[in-house]
Amino acid sequence: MASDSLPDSPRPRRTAKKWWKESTVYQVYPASFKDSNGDGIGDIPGITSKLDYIKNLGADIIWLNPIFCSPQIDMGYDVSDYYNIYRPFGTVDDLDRLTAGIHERGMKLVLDLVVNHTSDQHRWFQEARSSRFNPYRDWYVWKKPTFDADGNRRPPNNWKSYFGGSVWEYDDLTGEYYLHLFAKEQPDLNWENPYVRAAVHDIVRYWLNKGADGFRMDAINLISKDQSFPDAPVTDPNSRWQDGTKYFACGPRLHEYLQGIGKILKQYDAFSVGEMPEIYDLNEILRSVGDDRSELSMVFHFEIVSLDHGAGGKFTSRTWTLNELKTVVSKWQTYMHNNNGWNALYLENHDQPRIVSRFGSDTQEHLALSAKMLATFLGFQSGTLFIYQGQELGLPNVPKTWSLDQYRDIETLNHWHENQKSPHPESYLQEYRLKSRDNARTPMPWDSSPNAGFSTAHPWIPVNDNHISLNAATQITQKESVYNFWASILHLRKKYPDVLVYGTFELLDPDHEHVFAYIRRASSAHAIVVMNFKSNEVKWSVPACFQRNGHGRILLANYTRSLPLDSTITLRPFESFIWFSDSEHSEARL
Ligand code: TEU
Ligand code: CA
Repeated sequence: MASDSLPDSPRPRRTAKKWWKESTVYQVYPASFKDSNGDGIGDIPGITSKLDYIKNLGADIIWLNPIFCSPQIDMGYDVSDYYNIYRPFGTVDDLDRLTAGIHERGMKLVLDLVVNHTSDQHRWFQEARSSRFNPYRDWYVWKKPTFDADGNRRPPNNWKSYFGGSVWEYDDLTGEYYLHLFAKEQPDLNWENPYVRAAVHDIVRYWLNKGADGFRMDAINLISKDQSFPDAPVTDPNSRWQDGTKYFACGPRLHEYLQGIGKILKQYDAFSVGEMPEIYDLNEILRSVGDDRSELSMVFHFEIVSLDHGAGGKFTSRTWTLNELKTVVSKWQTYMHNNNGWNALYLENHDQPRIVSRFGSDTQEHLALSAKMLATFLGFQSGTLFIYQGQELGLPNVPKTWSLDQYRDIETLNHWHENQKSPHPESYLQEYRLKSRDNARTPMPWDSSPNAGFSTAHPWIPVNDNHISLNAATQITQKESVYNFWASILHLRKKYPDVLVYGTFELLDPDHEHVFAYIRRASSAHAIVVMNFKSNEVKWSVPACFQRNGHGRILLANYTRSLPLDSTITLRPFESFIWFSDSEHSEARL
């Protein structure tokens, strides 16, 4: 039941205005965006050919997933040369042309900095593994084996890798193990070593001087580890390997290392967003993003995208509730506002499934409606907004008919190999369909032609066959399309930044099980944003201020909704709208 009056307005925001706070970031996954030379792999000239599409959506910053030389064990998150481009993506000249095209359109370029680890094919690691006495040995983390009572060799501890198995790989040549939190082809850099830090600082300066405007920093809160590398407590009695994140997430020297990079970024007024898995401590985040900290501009936390992760990890099921989502969003919105921090707003990226399939509905009847509802939910919060390629079209997950041989992602395939002998392997197939990273990595659907206009060749990963109806060409011209709905959101954020970017956030109706409603407020105006997260109609009591104030207007809705509102309204399946009122008209007290 909504209260007649609204909660007291929190303290006005003191945060400094910055270009990157008012910006919307469009994330491009180069391998799947646009193939310009008919080899079935997306590339940099292909991105350049689509800059107007991104500009017309209203995006201000383009973030490219990794483009540097890589054997592609983990789709470029295994870098073998930080100064050259993965050849199938193009050349440094191609990147210069893309950078110029981005800047000519008044947009900015953000590169993906992967420096928790390198590829095992990087020169540094090739040197390090050649001998215990090589000068690069200490650029990585090497430990001697342990032995059990029977004299069997054992890894230095029991930490589990994100991609299955132990985080330690034995190297026969030198008789030691090296650390890899991810794949064995992704050895962790030893950030304790000042030469490693200096080498990373050189990479950052180089690409900033080449025209990059900032970085997304991969798994950046994992770079400082507890140097005693202790065994993790046993939380999974059925496994040899245990969750060691308490010993390597947000480690003892993290902020020292982040300030080392932040100092350089500050010289260029550069943008930075840190990807921080395993972080739930708000104070820890604030130490990374506080206006006065000179570390990062903002971070990606994982609290929303892990709501449906079960006790057995990502590929086990969990039923999340709308109230859990309300708690997480309200916590982050309020805390950052009250403590001069800043949020990165996202629901999709290259690691996450498509949000309409995850939190909405991808049925024919409700796909567009729920995509718009989720766009409204995210788009009018406070923070920098991130849209992942295809999210602006409301793309769903891969077809439920996909068989395992159509998946490409190391995380999914390793998990399957590790769990094939489990009692119900088919339950994992269902989880892959719901959460595999490949769900967001199928080629961008540009039109209804073969291969969706992505390539003239057979793409490296199958095109989603729904591209016949779900594609950019169709949606750009359709006024009511998801693409144009997102364009409206980006336009409204630019038109009303004081309230929609910098304004306060207050949750309305916290206990309502189907409706998520929140208020955004600034001295100049206020807005109420309402979403029905369910596929059925639901009654909703309208706060009195809606009714008293005849000057409010609906800025954007996914159904036709006329004013004034009655005291109780029926919200239709996945209905959403934003009601807006300039202050000179609004009630003295909301
Ligand atoms: O992901 C870091 C991370 O936490 C992963 O566990 C990720 O959250 C998980 O794969 C989600 O299912 C970053 C990159 O975004 C990811 O693509 C890379 O695979 C990983 O680092 C290693 O570089
Ligand atoms: Ca290509």
